[in-house]
Amino acid sequence: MMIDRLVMATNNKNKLREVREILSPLGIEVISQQEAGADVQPVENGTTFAENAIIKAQAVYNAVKAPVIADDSGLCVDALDGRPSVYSARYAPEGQECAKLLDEMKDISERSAYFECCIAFVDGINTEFMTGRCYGSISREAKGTNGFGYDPVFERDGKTLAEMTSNEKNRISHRAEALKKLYEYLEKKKGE
Ligand code: ITT
Repeated sequence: MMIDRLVMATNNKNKLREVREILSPLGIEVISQQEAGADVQPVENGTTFAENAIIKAQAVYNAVKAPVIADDSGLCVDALDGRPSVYSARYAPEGQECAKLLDEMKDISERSAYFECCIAFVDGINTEFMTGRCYGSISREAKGTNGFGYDPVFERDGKTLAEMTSNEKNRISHRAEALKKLYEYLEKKKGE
């Protein structure tokens, strides 16, 4: 049988919302770690998205013993040698990340960047990683109020992700691409 319920190892409500928007139409219910009663705060001391994703997924799996996913993600800016990358959440206090990035890049004309998302899946037997990327560029000013994090300064096709509806973002996002691979993996696994 296809897995129809996953616990998500996250404390980020926006990630949880996006994952639900993408997986619930596919018949997969997503329960937050909090709803599942997993009171854990793992230390994300990995140096890659995959390392941090597995740290979070494994910690919640140990508490709930049910299939878990974790999302570790971030923004990689070419002109900043790929920063802030795994440090995206710690780059600036919440709500100040866009202003800080625009300031750091004010004299830089090379604006290309991408978001990366690594989803780790753990069910006690298998551990799998699925990665997605969204390529775009850093705008000159923050625009739009949807989304979260760096969305107001990340442009794709002439708009920032914060100017897109969640449906539009979910068609092109790094998270959506990784979750599509997760769904394909779960479908294949069901047949085994
Ligand atoms: P959890 O670890 O609890 O899941 P977190 O916010 O700490 O939540 P990460 O360590 O994976 O998650 O950090 C990801 C950061 O990267 C996030 O806080 C945003 O600043 C940024 N980010 C990731 N995906 C994004 C997206 O779709 N849009 C905008 N910013 C994003």
